Order: sequence, then structure tokens, then C-alpha cells
Amino acid sequence: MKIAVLGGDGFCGWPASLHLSDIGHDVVIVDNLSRRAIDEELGAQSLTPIATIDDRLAAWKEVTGKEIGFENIDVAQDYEGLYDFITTYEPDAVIHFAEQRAAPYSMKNHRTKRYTVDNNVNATHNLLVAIVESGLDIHVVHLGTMGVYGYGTAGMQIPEGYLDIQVDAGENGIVEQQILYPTNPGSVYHMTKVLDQSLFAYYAKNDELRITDLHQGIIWGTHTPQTERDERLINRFDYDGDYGTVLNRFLMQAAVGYPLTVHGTGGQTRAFIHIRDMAKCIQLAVENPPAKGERVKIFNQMTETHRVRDLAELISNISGAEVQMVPNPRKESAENELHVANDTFIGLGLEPTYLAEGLLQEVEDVARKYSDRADRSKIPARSLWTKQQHEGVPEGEK
Ligand code: NAD
Ligand code: USQ
Repeated sequence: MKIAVLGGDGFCGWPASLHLSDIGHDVVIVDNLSRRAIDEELGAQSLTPIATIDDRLAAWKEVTGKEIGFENIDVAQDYEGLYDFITTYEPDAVIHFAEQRAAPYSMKNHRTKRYTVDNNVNATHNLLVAIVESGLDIHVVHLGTMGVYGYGTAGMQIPEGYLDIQVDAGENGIVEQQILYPTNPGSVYHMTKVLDQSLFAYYAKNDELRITDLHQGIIWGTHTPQTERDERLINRFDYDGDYGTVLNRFLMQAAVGYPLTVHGTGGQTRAFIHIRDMAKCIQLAVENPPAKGERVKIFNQMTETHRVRDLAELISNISGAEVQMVPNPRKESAENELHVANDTFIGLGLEPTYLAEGLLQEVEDVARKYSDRADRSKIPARSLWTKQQHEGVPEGEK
């Protein structure tokens, strides 16, 4: 299959691209390298030393003999470039990872809020419009988030995208319907995924585009079998207060002797999936497109749920790391239960990699290996969800 991976230089996109190329697909990465630019802006670097995109692709060719193409296109700003790429390459599927994905970054200030909305909504909309204009039959696989649902479920299991409801229609009796599960985003970033969801529903209905939206939980881990083949193929490992996600942060903190930063009571329960399973899920989604005219397929891409303080305790028990309860910089429920249906991927053959001591140790070992690259001043989460007054943006960043 010919597959375009938008955002293929990122934490998920890179290992997904390698996996798809490894199993024989023809892969082209489209990325504007904005994530690397944000590293510079924040003065934070991946803990692992990631090679340039050119060196990554040259290494993949050297190691496997397989070629992955690369196009530097800003899919949010350069519609013509995206359209030309789509009509020239004519992919069978486009996997869309190309969005600003950090909730804390999206909440930093008015510039990052507006950037996140402009970038994410335009990237998605440009892609949909370009496919319609091209007249090609292209399956879109989008990386969404569990956060579109919010994390409070009133005891019920979160279904895969659609909720069965009954409406009291008066003299017409009780009417049964399926609706998109009501959204409850917890950050500007998560809100953009809610907006994406409406764009998908519209284009699937109006233009009969074939679309799969993957509501993904928090990724943990760093290596996949492909990224391990050569040092130049190594994946990024974010640990800073904006881009580092909770489990990888805790493992890195344990490795460098920094107290595990539990926000608030640590009673927040979230969904998780290992990075190797993410790559497998992308493959399964690409191989199982919806039919033309079918509504958007929504899969919950997660394998287990955990409470933040339980994760901290587990890692502390393994590593001896100190746990520190810090004031929560976010506005979120202090405690929540989370039950999530993930039957589709399990039905398609996903065999989950559950959180286990050995795997946690493996990630901690990676973090320890590169601990001399850690900048401890970048670890605290400083982006606040509620602000008292208008915050300026440094000159030159406007
Ligand atoms: P990432 O920031 O590492 O990668 C995103 C990539 O997209 C980067 O390489 C960036 O340069 C590129 N990009 C962004 N805007 C672009 C644009 N306008 N044009 C071209 N390229 C652009 O993020 P990630 O962790 O790999 O996440 C990928 C996707 O998966 C995101 O959409 C995110 O919302 C979703 N997701 C991630 C996680 C997680 O834990 N990392 C969990 C759930 C969902
Ligand atoms: N947390 C801590 N300590 C930390 C970091 C985080 O207690 O040092 C807490 C947060 O307050 C939050 C939870 O851990 O309650 C998860 O935070 P996170 O940063 O790991 O995850 P989140 O902000 O939700 O975002 C990440 C990805 C995002 C993706 C989302 C999936 O960055 O792209 O969409 O996970 S989900 O969480 O299922 O919505």
C-alpha cells in the first residue's frame, strides 16, 4: 500500500513509519519539523539524541535496504503544497499525526493556545479538503485522543465513539439513536481533537470520505523493534514539563534521581498503551478501512487504565525513587474512575503489551543511559490552567 504519514518525524509517527515500511508498505513522511523547532523554543531536548530526519532516513535505507520518502510541508499553512503532494503521490492511506499534541504547551499563553487551534484544525481541514478536491479514494487514519470523552464516566464503560441513547419524543414514543459520545475536553489541545471529530463526521457524510479516528490513550515506552536497529533510528523521549507524559516522566525521574512529580492527590485515572502496540494498531486500522459512505470508524486505542499515584508507587517500589505530591498545575478532577471499551483492536488481533516490571525497567534503563543529557530545570510542569491576568508573550514570539 502507498501510505503518507503526516507528522512522521514525531514520537508516534517515526516508529509507526518504520513499522509500516518494515512490513512492506511504501511510506512517505510529511512533516514541517515544527516539533524540533518547539524543542528549541522551550530550550528542552529529547532525552535520547535524535538524528536529523535526513540521517534517520539514510540509516533506515542502510540497515534495511528500504526507502522512506520525506516531504517538508506545513500541512496547516501550505494547502497547495499538500494538495500537490497528494495528487502526485496518490496514497491509498494517509495517517495523520501532524498536530501540536501537548496539553500543557497548549495552555501556556495566548500565543500557544491560538497556535494549537490554528495548527491542528487547519491541518485536519486542509487534509480533508485536499482529498475531496483530488477526487482520489484515500483512507484517512487520524490520531485522536481519549481526552475527547473527558475522564469521568459515571460508572459506565466508555464506548468506541458512539453512544446509544433513548429520547422521549412525546407522542412518538421513545426514539433510539446513536450519537457521538458527548465531549468534555480538559485543555485547548484536547479541544482541538473534539473539533477534528466534527470535521470528520461532516466530510464522511457529505463527501463519503473513508475515515478512521483513533482515540488514543497516553503512550509510554520509547523503543520499538525497528528503532532499536541502529542508534540513528532512536525515537524521541520527551521528559520536560510540557511534552513529557506521566509514565515516561516518572521513569526518567527515577533514573536521574528526581522525586516523582505526582500532581495533586494523584487520583487521576488515565488510559495507557505501549508504543509498540501503537504501531501495531496503526497497521490494523490501515488494513481495516470503513466502506465508502460509512460513518467515521472510531476505535479506542488503549490497553489499560491506571491511577497516577499507583504508577508512582509502582515505580518507587521498583527503583526506590521518592514520590513528591506537588500542587496540580491543571484544572482536572482530583479523582476519577475510567472504564474503556477496546474490543475492536482486540477483535482485530491486537495482543496487548501490558505494563510489567521488565518493560518499566527497560524504559528506565534507556533514561539512565542518556541521563547526562537531562536538564533537571526543565522537569517541573510550569504551564498553569488558570491564570489571574493577561500574560504577555515574549517579544519575537508573537
Ligand atoms: P509529536 O509532537 O512528537 O509529533 C507530531 C509531529 O507532527 C511532529 O514531528 C511535528 O513536527 C509534526 N507536525 C505538527 N504540525 C505540523 C504541521 N502543521 N505540518 C506538518 N507537520 C506537523 O507528537 P506525538 O506524540 O507523536 O503525537 C502524534 C499524534 O498522536 C498527535 O496528534 C497526538 O495528539 C496523538 N496522541 C499522542 C499521544 C502521546 O502520548 N504521545 C497520545 C494520544 C494521542
Ligand atoms: N501528571 C502528573 N505528574 C506529571 C505529569 C502528569 O501527575 O509529572 C498527571 C496530569 O496532571 C494528568 C495525567 O498525569 O492528570 C496525564 O498527564 P499527561 O501529561 O501524561 O497526559 P495528557 O496531558 O493527557 O496528554 C497525553 C498526550 C496527548 C494525548 C493524551 C491522551 O500528550 O497528546 O492526547 O495523553 S489522554 O490522556 O488519554 O487524553
